This record gives sequence, structure tokens and C-alpha cells, in this order.
Amino acid sequence: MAGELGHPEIVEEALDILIIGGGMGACGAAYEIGPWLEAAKARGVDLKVKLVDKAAMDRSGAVAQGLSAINTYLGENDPADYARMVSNDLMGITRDDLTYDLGRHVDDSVHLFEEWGLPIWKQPGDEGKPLIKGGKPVRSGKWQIMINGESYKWIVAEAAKKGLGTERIREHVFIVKLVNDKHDKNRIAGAVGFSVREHKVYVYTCKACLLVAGGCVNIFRPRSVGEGIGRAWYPVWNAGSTYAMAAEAGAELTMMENRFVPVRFKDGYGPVGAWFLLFKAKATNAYGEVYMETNRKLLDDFPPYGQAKVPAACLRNHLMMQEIREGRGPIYMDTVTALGRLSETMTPREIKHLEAEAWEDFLDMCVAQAGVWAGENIEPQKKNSELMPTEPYLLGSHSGCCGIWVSGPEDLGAPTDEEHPDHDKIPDHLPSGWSWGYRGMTTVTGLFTAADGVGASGHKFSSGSHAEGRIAAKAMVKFCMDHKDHRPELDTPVAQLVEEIYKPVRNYLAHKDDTTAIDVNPHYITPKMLQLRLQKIMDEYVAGVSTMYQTNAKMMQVAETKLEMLKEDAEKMRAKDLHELLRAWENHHRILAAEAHMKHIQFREETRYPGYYYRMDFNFIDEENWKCFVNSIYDKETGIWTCFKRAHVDLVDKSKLFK
Ligand code: SFD
Ligand code: AMP
Repeated sequence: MAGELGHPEIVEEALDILIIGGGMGACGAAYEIGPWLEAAKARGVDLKVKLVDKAAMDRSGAVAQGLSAINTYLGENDPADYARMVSNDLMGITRDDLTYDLGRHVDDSVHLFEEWGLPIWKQPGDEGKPLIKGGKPVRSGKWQIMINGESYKWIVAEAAKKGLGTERIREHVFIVKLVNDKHDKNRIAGAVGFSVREHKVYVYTCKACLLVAGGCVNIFRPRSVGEGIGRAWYPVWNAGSTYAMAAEAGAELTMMENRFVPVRFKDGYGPVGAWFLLFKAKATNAYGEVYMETNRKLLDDFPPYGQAKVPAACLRNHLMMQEIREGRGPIYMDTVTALGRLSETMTPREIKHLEAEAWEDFLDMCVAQAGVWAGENIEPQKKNSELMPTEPYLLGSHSGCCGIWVSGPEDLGAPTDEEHPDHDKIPDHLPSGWSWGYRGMTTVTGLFTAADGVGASGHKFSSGSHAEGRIAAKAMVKFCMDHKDHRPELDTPVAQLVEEIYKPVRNYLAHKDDTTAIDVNPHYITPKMLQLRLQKIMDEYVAGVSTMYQTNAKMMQVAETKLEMLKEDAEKMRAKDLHELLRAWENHHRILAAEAHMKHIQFREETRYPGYYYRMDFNFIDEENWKCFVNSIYDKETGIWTCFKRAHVDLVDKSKLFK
């Protein structure tokens, strides 16, 4: 019967624009798109839009718990300097066109957040004065500003809902796959998904689609075990949907070898930025030695990036990991010295306030860490806390740059100024293959992305993700106007799509009575077991925590075979209810994202990111052969990944970065 497990109701909807996700990128798009839709309407084109989120927008995505800082606010800084910083932190291989473009737009989103009610810390004397009116923010670092951000996502989602209208939003629907066009396999025609609350399958057709479903978490075995297993740094519900669905649709991915291994407060995954930047704390080995000083000479092994005035995050990790490898752990954040020094000139009342800020940093964005402090009797002014490099994460908006290759802005090119060392070598337009008309469009016609989806950039964080969603929304409306007579047609019959989605349910219903123990069955595997298997493979062979982030070609050969077998077994995943159906499809997405990661690491024969991963058979940076993008295309029919190089060009002079 329709509406029961195994008999979903089918809901079909014809749209012009589909937004997949409800996070920072999607909220940016939802807010921005309104006026452009009005402009289109004024020209006689009434565009139908829908936003679909697997969760509830008020608390979905990476900002769910809130944040205590906005890490990208330029203010007085120059966007070219921002592009330089991003390039430096990501070891020289980023797209200056994308980062510069983001840098010149991001502040507008921050000004909106403040207008919508987000409290942004101000310098003494400027309290209550908005940024836009010249209020000076409390900067933790050159690019970061402090906020009272527990309700950050609520505030941003409210504006998005108001902008788009709740009738154009559907929550609790997980998108499983994109569908290409019947008449053009390199064009998007729609997407399919299912409700995680009701037995309903949704089939959308669209001319343009914004795929902003975040990054990828839980492909590696996490450090948390047993009762803490759900604990991770990036949100566990970001399951690689962006990368997997784009790859299956035929989009070119870029820099999927990149990962982020954040250093975090141990066990709770609490943020370190405020401690390093605002409180000026230092990290030490077990003997109180500051490894950033004692191990500084190790930076010389990785020219030219080791000579940067600010060493990249992966290189900072590298110096820390040396201590762990050589047996001088645990690593500590020296909170005692930092707070002690700050409080030297303070009144007791001011000291109490400072201590409260230390707690608030966690309470605003990582409550679990405050729980660890409380549970372990840690008062940061009296006792230092352990730090630990975590398991790897795939993302394109935080301190990582994996993602999808997109079209850059049309109005930017290489600098023509005579002082640029390469001014006579670079054409005054973007390098070939960097821009094809619609900012944020992937190599699949009509498929756009933003935020964690856009590769080869990074350091956008929450504010930049929002801004990039806004940029994409505008480009999508333009695309729809330019293609207003196009009629998308799905390349697969709806009944077949529904059967594909419900396969895990069919596996369960067909075989559930073969055993008495529901989780043990010769014909199916539970999503949980399959996920554990994926994590074990990635952890042990593709540079997870158990090998201290080391791998080589031979290990990846093993991983390749094991992943192939895992993919075969994934077809046998069971779903005994909608929750497991969600988990099953998240796993499919995770496996593809993991496979892309592995294939790219395999292809890049160097160690571009020491401290994130080490190719022990090529344990050096090879500027001559590998200062280039590694891109890939996946063929969903054959299951074959093709990796290739794309030339890298610096559009902004990077010499200022080095000593
Ligand atoms: O401390 C589907 N981030 C920080 N940014 C800052 O500005 N300051 C900070 O302080 C930050 N830090 C931080 C951050 C994130 C996290 C988790 C922690 C700490 C603990 C980074 C930003 O949050 C991040 O850059 C942006 O949120 C990225 O935006 P976006 O849009 O790419 O992803 P999202 O917000 O996670 O949203 C994803 C959405 O997709 C939905 N979704 N919907 C339908 N179908 C599917 N298949 C789907 N799969 C996913 C999700 O529900 C969600 O709505 S700190 O470390 O530096
Ligand atoms: P995190 O809490 O590690 O996510 O960092 C928040 C922000 O601070 C990001 O913009 C980081 O790049 C930056 N950051 C963190 N630690 C350092 C550090 N030791 N030196 C410079 N920047 C840092």
C-alpha cells in the first residue's frame, strides 16, 4: 500500500532551480535569489525554485551547534592578500580567481548577519556600533572576528526562509542522486530523493541545480570509540553527498587528494583557533617545549612553503606529529600560561570574564568539549589540556580545498601591472578552462556548486560559504534566463529511479525471514557494519590515524581492491526502516568520496601536504612536476576514475609570502 515501507508514494515536481542542502551555502542562495527571481519575472519569466534539505534548516549543516568566530571577514584587508593567504595555507595550489572573488564579496554577508541579529564582538568604545557603520570588531586573527554565535544558524536560516518563502522549502528529504538529461548526458535534468520521515520518493526536474550538501565526514575511522563514536569534528551528517553526486553526474572534481586534519582539544574536538589567535596560547610537547620553535628546522625540508612567514596548517601539524612519533607526547595547549599572562594586568572581575570567554568558546560551538572539561575537572587557568590531530575530513570551505572544478568570475584576469613578476607571461584573461560563463557552474551544464563544493579554494568558512551561495544563485538565474526554452528530460524512467532508491529496503524485505537474528543475514549487510568496514580500509591503507597519516602506492593498491569489494557488497546493504535507508545512501556517497580521495592521492606522486598525509614513497614536495591541479572524472557506467593534471597559474604575486 502506498505510504508503507516498500511502497513509497511518488511525488514529481517540475522546477527551474533546485537547491540541494540547507547549510551556509544554501542559505546564502535562498536569501539572494529573491530579487533576481523578481527581475526575471519582470522580464516575463516566472522561475520555479525549491530548496531541499535532509534535515531542518534551523540546525542543519556544519553550523548546527553554532560558532564562536567568523573566520573570514576582510574589513581593512585587501582581497589579493586574502587570495595569497589561502594559497599559502593550501601549499600553493589554489585558484586565485575564486579566492579573490570570494574575498571581495564576503564582508557583505557578514554585514547582513549582524543586521539579522548576530552579536559581533566590538572593540571597547565601539559596542553597539555595527560593522557597516565603522564599528571595529574584536579580531582574533588577521581574518577572523569573534561572535556570540550559539544561534548563528538559526539567524541565517530564518533570513533564508524569509527570503525564499517556506512554501519553496522541503526539509527532511535526502537527495540520493542527480539525473542527467536524456538528450545531453553532460547536462543536469533533475534529482531524486526520499523523505526520511514519510514513505515518499521525490522526483524533481530542473534546469539548474545548486549542489551544496557540505563536505565529507566519517570515511576514516574516528579517534572516538564505543560510547563516544558519534563524536567527530565536522558534522557527521555531511556524508560526501556533494562530491559523490557531482562525480556520478560526470562533473570534473579537483584536488580530491586534499584533506583537513584539524588539531583539536582531545576527545571533545574543541576548536583551537581562539586559543592560538585570541588568547595567544602556545602548544607544547609533554615536557613543555614549544615544538613550533624546537622543530622549526623541519620546515626546511619542504621548500619553498617551509619558508613562508606563516607556516601552513599542515606544516604546523607536521611539526607537532614529529613530537608524537618520537615519543614526546602528549601534546598540550598551554592554557595556564596564556590565561596567566593575559590576566597579569586585569582586575579580578576582568579575569572572571576572560575565563568565561574560554568556556564560551566551547559552549558556542562544541558543547562536548565543555563537557570534557567539566568531566575531567579541567579549569583552563589551572590545568593544561591535551591536543590531538584528528582523523581526516574532506571539505572545500574550511582549511581544505577538495571539491568540484567550477567556472570562475568573468571579470577577473591576471594582473596587468608591470610589477608582477609574471605580467608578460600571463594572458589578461583567466587561463583556459577556468571560466565558461556562469560563476560556480561545474563542467556539467546547469549543475552549480558553492561552499564545501567548490574545490581549489578554501578558507571561506561560514561567511564565505554564504557569500559563495549568493554568487551561485545569481549565476543560476542568469543561466535559466539564457536557457528559458530548454525543457529538461530525465534520462531514466521514474519507476526505475524509485526502485534504485528502495533497493536496500527490497534487500531487507526479501531476506529478513531467513534468520532469527535480524542483523546477521547471508543476504544483506547493515549500513552500520558497512560503514565500519569503509572506515577500517581508509584508516589502515589511505593514511588514517592508525598509520600516523602515512601511505604508499602498495598500500593503496590493497585499498583499491578492498574498496572494489566494498562497492559490490554495498549493493547488499539493507534498510529495515527509513533511518537505515538514509544511512545506506549516506554510505554510498561516502564510498565514492573516499574512492576519489584515494585515487587522487595515488595519482599525485609527492607529499604536497605533510602533516595531512604522507606518501612515504614520495616523501617530498615536487614543485617541478606537481605544482598543478589534479582533477578527475568518474564514469558511473564503468566505475572508472580518470585522473589528470591541469596547469596551475598564480594570478596574484606570491613572493610577499616568503621571508
Ligand atoms: O572553529 C543534504 N566552520 C567555521 N566557520 C567559521 O566561519 N568560523 C568557525 O569558527 C568555524 N569552525 C567550525 C566550522 C564548522 C564546524 C563543523 C566546526 C567548527 C565544528 C566552517 C563552516 O561551518 C563551513 O565552512 C560551512 O558551514 C560550509 O557550508 P556548506 O553550505 O558547504 O555546508 P553545511 O553548512 O554543512 O551545509 C550542508 C547542508 O547540506 C545538507 N545535506 N541535503 C539534502 N540531501 C543530501 N544528500 C544532503 N547531504 C547534506 C545538510 O543537512 C546541510 O543543510 S572552526 O573549526 O574554525
Ligand atoms: P580552528 O579553530 O583551528 O578551526 O581555527 C580557526 C581559525 O584560526 C582559522 O582561520 C585558522 O586558519 C586559524 N588558525 C588556527 N590556529 C592557527 C595558528 N596556530 N596560526 C595561524 N592561524 C591559525
